[in-house]
Amino acid sequence: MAEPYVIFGSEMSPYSVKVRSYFRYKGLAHRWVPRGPDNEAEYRRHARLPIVPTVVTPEGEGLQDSTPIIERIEAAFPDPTIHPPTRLLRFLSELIEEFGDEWGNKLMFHHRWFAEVDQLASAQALARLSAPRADAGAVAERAAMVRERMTGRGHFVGSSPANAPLITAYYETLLDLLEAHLEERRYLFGARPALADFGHGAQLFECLIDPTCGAIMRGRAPGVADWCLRMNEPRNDGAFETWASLAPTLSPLLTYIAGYFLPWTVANARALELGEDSFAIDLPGGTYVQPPQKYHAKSLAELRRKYAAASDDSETAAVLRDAGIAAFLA
Ligand SMILES: N[C@@H](CCC(=O)N[C@@H](CS)C(=O)NCC(=O)O)C(=O)O
Repeated sequence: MAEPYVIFGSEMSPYSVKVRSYFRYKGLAHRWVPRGPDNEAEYRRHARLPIVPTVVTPEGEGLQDSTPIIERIEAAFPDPTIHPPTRLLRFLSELIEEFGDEWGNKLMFHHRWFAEVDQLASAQALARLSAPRADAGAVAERAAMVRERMTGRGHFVGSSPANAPLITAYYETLLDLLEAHLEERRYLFGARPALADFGHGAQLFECLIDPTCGAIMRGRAPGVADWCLRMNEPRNDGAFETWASLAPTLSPLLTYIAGYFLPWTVANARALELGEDSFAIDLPGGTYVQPPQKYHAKSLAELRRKYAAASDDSETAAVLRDAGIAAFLA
C-alpha cells in the first residue's frame, strides 16, 4: 500500500488544524504527527522552515504554508471541490480565508498570550502535546519555557495593554456577525465547506479551546462554536448557496473586512515600504498602534493578484465596490 500523506502539526496550531480538516474532508489518507522531540529528526528531513504544518507527500516531498498546500492538493484532487461555483463567491471565499489567516490569527494570538489564565493554560497544553511522555516536572519546565517564548511574541501581532480592549471588541463584533450568518446554515457558503471555512474556522476553533476567547464565544455565539467543532470533521451535506441567499448576513461580514482588516493590512504594507518601526491606524473603537508584520504584505499582494483576476466579472466588481473592498485592492 502507498505511504499516506504525513501532516506534522499541533492541536494548538490553527494552520495545522486547518490542513488536517481539509485532508479529512477530502477523504485523503494521512498520518497526523504531533510535532515534538520524539519525531524531530523525521520532521527536519522535510521542513525548510521550522513551522507547522509541514506536509510530506507520498513521494516524500515536504510542503509548507497552509494556503499553497491546500491549493496544491485541491488541484490534484478536485472532488468534492472547496470552491463555490461563481467567480464572486470563489473570490469571497478566498478573501475570507486570507482574512481568517491574518486577522483571525491576531485576535486568537493576542488573547492566547495576554491574560495570565490564558498564558498558563496554553503553555501547559503546548508542553503536554509536544512531549506526551514527559513527567510532571519536565512538563512544568517546558511550559515555563513556552510561556516565556510565546508571551514575548505578542507585540508581533499588536498585542499590548493599550490595544487589548480594542482587540477584544474586534473579536466580539466578528462573533456577532458570524453568529447571525451561521444561524441558518452549516458552513459559510451553504451546506458544504469552502476554502473560507477551513481558514477562518481553524482560527476560531483555537479561540474556542482557549479560556478567555472560548468563554466569550460559548456565551455570545454558540452557533459559531458549533461551526468550529463541525469544521473538525467537515461534511458535504448539500449545495453551495447563491449570492442572493447569502448576501443578507454575508454583506455585513464584508463590511467588517473593509472596516477593520483591509485598512489595517494596507497601513501595515505602507509602514513596511517606508521602513517605519510602528504604525497607527484609526479603526472603529479608537486608534490602533502596532509594529508592521512582514508576512502580511505578502498576503496582501496575493489578495490583490486574486482581485485583479476576479474583478473583470461585473457581479464581483459591483459587490466588492459596494462593500468598500475594491478601494483597498484595486
Ligand atoms: N503561513 C503559515 C503559518 C504557519 C505558522 O505560523 N505556524 C506556527 C504555528 S501556528 C509555527 O509553526 N510557528 C513556529 C513556532 O511556534 O516555533 C501557514 O499558513 O501554514
